Amino acid sequence: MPWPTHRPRRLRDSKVIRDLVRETKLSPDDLIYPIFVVSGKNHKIPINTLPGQARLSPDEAAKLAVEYRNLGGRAVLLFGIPDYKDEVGSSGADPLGPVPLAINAIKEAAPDLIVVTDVCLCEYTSHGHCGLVENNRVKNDPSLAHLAEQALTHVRAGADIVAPSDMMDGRVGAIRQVLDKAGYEDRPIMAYSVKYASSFYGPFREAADSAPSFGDRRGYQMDPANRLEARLEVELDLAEGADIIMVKPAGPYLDIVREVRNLIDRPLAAYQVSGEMAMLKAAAAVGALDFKAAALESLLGIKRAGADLILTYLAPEVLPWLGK
Ligand code: PB1
Repeated sequence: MPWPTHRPRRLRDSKVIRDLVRETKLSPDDLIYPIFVVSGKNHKIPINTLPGQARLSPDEAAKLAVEYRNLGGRAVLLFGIPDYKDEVGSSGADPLGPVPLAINAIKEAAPDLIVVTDVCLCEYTSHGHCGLVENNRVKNDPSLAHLAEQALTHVRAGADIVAPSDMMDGRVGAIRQVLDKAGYEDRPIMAYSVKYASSFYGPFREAADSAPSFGDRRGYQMDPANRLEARLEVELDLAEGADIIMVKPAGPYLDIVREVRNLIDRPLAAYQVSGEMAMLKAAAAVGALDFKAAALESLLGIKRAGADLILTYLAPEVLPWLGK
């Protein structure tokens, strides 16, 4: 029976009724805050392409962690910016590198904050690719041991979860095997399983100084035109031992978030990347958007599409606005 029997507006009539029947809600537990760490002390170097973000030394990362925890934040994701780079990204497995030292400092200052670490070679290699390079080609299998060694270094330093973002085939299984062999069978893997060769990573690459010195990442990250292929990536990573599946980027890929949500009964993460954040900030800066409303709406859309966890640089800004 259509109108006048059915009137959808009855449930939009007041804020309290709308609050009562709202289908999707954002919570502090949904958010993971990516931060960039460097070596040294007293460093808080603003990242121009990521307004509000900075390259933090371990002591400054610990201070930020306490502030973030006090806002109700539950988890951070660490990206390391090393003092040295080489062809195989060995600084990524240096136990005295920025990520292990930041883990120690954060865990000491905010023990109940979950620390996730990004595992990849691009920040640590002189060529800026996510795997080893031979004859200008990114070699898959030789990269796996280096990625697993980096993950083990992070876990030994106290990382709660490791998150391989490299998109090499077989890396989840390789990391799982090395962690289990070393006695860390209890540490989860959050796999960037469905990660696209996106043009929305620009600000990050500048922040992390991780742009490839030649070519691009289309030989290992997914083609933005592909949806069905996401199913294969998810299936393989789950079979290799992934505990959490991630889709990345998020906003331009909500159809993929929904597709993967409908496919799996495991926790699903989605990463609102640097370019997504930069667009929101730039539009708000010229008065084209109300930043608070647009930021919350962008995150709500990612949650509504099916993500349980959202990686976002906006986390500390939006936390005070949740539930209001
Ligand atoms: O916010 C972002 O843009 C994240 C970028 C992402 C980090 N995992 C990758 C960007 C890239 O492909 O260069 C880094 C890959 N390891």
